[in-house]
Amino acid sequence: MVNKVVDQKKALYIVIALLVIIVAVFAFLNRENGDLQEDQILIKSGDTVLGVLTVADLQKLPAAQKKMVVQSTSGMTKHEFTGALLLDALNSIDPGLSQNYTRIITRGIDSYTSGVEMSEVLRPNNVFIVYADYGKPLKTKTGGEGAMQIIIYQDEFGQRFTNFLTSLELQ
Ligand SMILES: Nc1nc2c(c(=O)[nH]1)N[C@H]1C(S)=C(S)[C@@H](COP(=O)(O)O)O[C@H]1N2
Ligand SMILES: [Mo]
Repeated sequence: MVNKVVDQKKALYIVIALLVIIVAVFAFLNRENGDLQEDQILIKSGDTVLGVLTVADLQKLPAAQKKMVVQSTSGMTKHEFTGALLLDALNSIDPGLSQNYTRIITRGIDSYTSGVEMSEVLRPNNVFIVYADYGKPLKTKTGGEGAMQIIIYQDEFGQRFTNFLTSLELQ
């Protein structure tokens, strides 16, 4: 009689332990997805997050207005972007970053991935993170406000202009 009660208790503890493990695994998986947001850019080195950039952070940096015509598969589109130099943004996190890394992998919320060389970032008037077009906040993938996009002023095509930025991985 006593043994049966002990066995039932053991079984209950095992079930509870399994549930705790399942909940923890799902929480971890959700956390991985929750890390990706269009209203902030994670600056990473491998899996380490070195800093976070938001539109508010970029607005504290010297603003540049960039008129440009972007060539895309859907034709040419005219823009009047507002943004900050990517170099200024990196320097605001750590002035050593542009010296210690050689390239940057850019990722969007849709997993669109591209890259820029640090030598391009160091060139004057070239690589920007923009947050507005004709004075209006850039639209997110879901049509909200507050997206950020990389533009490369000296590129004639738009393929590398990663939109809906979620992370910049330094290599
Ligand atoms: N996140 C994300 N950024 C992206 C793309 C994309 O599919 N996803 N397409 C690229 C391409 S191929 C071009 S030409 C430019 C401009 O595309 P658009 O005029 O459709 O915005 O965005 C680039 N940035
Ligand atoms: Mo494109």
